[in-house]
This record gives sequence, C-alpha cells and structure tokens, in this order.
Amino acid sequence: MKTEEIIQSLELKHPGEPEYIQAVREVLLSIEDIYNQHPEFEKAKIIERLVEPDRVITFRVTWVDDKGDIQVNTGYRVQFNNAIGPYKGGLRFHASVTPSILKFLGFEQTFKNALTTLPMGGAKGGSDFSPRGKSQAEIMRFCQAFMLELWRNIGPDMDVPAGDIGVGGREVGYLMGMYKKLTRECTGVLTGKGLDFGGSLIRPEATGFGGLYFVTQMLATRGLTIEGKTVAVSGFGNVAWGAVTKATQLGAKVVTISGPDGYVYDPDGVSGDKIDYMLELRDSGNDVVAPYAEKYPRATFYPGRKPWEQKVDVCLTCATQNELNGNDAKQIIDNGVICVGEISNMGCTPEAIDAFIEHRMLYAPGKAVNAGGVATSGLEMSQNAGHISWSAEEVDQKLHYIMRSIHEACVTYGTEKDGYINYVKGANIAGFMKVARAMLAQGIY
Ligand code: 2IT
Repeated sequence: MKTEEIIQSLELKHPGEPEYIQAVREVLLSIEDIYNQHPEFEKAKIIERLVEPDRVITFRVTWVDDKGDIQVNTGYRVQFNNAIGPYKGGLRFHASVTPSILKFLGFEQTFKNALTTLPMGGAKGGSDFSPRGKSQAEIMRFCQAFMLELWRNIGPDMDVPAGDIGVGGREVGYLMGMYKKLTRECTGVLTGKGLDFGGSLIRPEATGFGGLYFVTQMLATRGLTIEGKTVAVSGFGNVAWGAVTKATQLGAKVVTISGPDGYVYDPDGVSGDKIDYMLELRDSGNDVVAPYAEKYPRATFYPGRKPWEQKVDVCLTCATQNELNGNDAKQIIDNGVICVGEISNMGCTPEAIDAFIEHRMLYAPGKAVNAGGVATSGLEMSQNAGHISWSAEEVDQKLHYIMRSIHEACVTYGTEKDGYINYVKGANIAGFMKVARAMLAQGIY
C-alpha cells in the first residue's frame, strides 16, 4: 500500500478537509503492514473503497426562531460504510460542523462499530446549528425541520442515527416525534431515546461507563487499579458526566471538568451533588463551566486554560476532537501521568499520540475507549427489534463484556515486540480486518 500516495490523492480531491485526512492517515499508517500481507485486499482495492464514504447527503434546514425570523442551516448525513450492518452513528449539532468533521467521525465510527462485536456499519450526521442560547421551542422546531428532510434517508435496518455533541435525549425525542408523524411507523430508527418510548437503560451513562471499564483494563495490564487515583476530565456534557460518575463510583477522585471558557479544579473531587450540577450547567445552554467555582468556592476556575496542566494520575478527554495537543502531551509526560484515555472522538492530535507512544505510556484512542456508547445503542436496537426491554444489570453486563472484548482485540493486534500495547495499532487493525473481510465476502458493488 502506498499510504502517502493515497493521502495525497485524497487531499487533492477533498481540499480543506484536515480532520478527515488526519483520521484516514492514522488508520492507514497503522494497517500498512498487515495490508501488505494480504494481496487480496490490494486486488479488491479495499483501501480506496474504504476511505470514501458510500454517500454524503446534504440538505437545507429552514426554521423560524422565537422572534419570527427565518433561519437557514445546513444538514448532513454521511453514510460511510455498511459492510457489517446498517449505518449507525450520532448526529452533531454545533457551529463547528463541516463535511470534514462529519467525514472524520463517520470514518472512525466504521472501525469503532466493528470493534463493538455488534453488526453495525458507520455513519455520522448533523448540522452547523448551534444550540447555544436557543430556547426549548427553537430547538424543537429545528429538530423537526431537520427530520423533515432526513427521514427519507434513514430506517431501522438502513441507517440509525443517535446523539453526539449538542444532541441528547431531548433532541432525540423531538426527532423521533417528527419521524413517527412522517412515516406512521414506530420503530427503533433512532437510539438514545427516552426510557418511556423504547430507550435503553444505561444508554445515557454508557459512553463514560464504558470508557472507565476500558481504562480499568488498561491499568490492569500494569498491575494497577483506578481506586485512589486522581483524574483530570475535560468537558461537562453527557460523556464527561458518565465518566465522572463511574470514576467516582470506582474510588477515583476527579479533580477537573472543562468548557469552552476554561476549566475548574476542585481539590475535593467532583462527586455527589456536584455531578448532578454538571448536567444543570449543560442544560443552562450557556456552554460555560465558570459558575461551578461560584457555587463551590473551594474550586478554582482557570479561564482559557486546559485541565491537562494539572498533576494527576489519569487524563480523560471527554470534550471534542484535537483537544489535547503536542504541548499538552509534553506537560502530561512531565507530570508523570500514568494513563491517557480518549473518551472524545480523536481527542488527541497526532503529535500528542506520537509522544505518548514514544514514552511507552498507557494511551488508547477514542474508537476503542468510547465505543461503549454506540455499543449500548446497538443493544437498544436489539431491544427495539425484539419489542422488549432489558434490566440495567443486563445491559451493564453486556457493556462490560463488550469493553473487555475490545480491550482483548487491542492486545491481540497491538502488542509490540517489547511487550508495549499500542492501542492505536490494535484498535485500527482489529476494526479494519473485520470491515475488510466483510467487504471482500460481498464482492464488488
Ligand atoms: O461517537 C459516537 O460513537 C456517538 N456519538 C454515539 C453514536 C451512536 O450511534 O450511539
């Protein structure tokens, strides 16, 4: 495989899409060796077929704000690859959404979903709509307008969207209501639904919980446990909430959360009612964490800074892509951090990843660490298809099993000659092999 040639031709064809190219380059570099051992992959042009989405659907979303003014946004659904199952992946509503961001997310989702052990293909979608400062009624009208166009392109056995940044239970509810109205069908076409209408127990917690189950396994490879460790978490949304909840339950002390305005350091740990307060902050719609330090005066707010400067044992990215860069990685290494887990998608830049791997640190990428979220969405699909509902214990047990399987796959494919577990390589190869085999088996189409 000629990785750089493939990248160059992609860059020419899709100029100005750096996140997409970044995600593709990382995977291609990881799988180069194994790909070259399989001439049948090269012959079937697996890579050339895999790096392009099956299709990208773009549509205009028009809605009326509370002042009566007309607003126009752009909506997208990137159906990346359905070799192993129906397209599956979240919707992101954020001002930063571009085709590049959604293509990187859809590409990553394809491998992540392959790792979950469940039959799900990869997709992503969303809009440049910013929920910041919007009223509940505006959010509802936007979701309805978005679904008015999206519904023709999705289906419970075809493409099953869910939440991501800016899309939580409330938005999924509004989207589901409009989908039902349009199709007159009541199916599991979206996941992350409310518990009263087909949602799964544990789904809201699953990304963060799964992340902690994975990090626990990583620590165990070095004979360590999470109990008593200090943890820096970024973000303050659904993923951060699940991670803080589970870390605290397991006896760790989470000392930071962050927002676009900076981060707060809480020497007593973010625990008890402070964890619920995180969600209150998020639901306020202001997108800031500073008020935490006003409500809990022992905490300090550091405007415009990132939590990675704190001396802790474990760092967990729970906010967004490229939120931890090469400089942050240097600081983390200098601080003697034991483990870095990406719970956000592509949370670390390539420079940061290289530094961690060079230092033989415990580091694992989002497509392995955060796969518990989409895996539990897969469990929601199973329950919906069977018209049943599992107990929290049953879902949590399955989530445990899935995260253990992903960790084992990373160890199998990622262990290097010196015994170091390269989780990037492990996750990319394990995910790739499954998708590539499925594509080969189904011929050229
Ligand atoms: O990045 C992700 O895996 C998600 N946003 C969850 C996707 C899903 O379908 O539950």
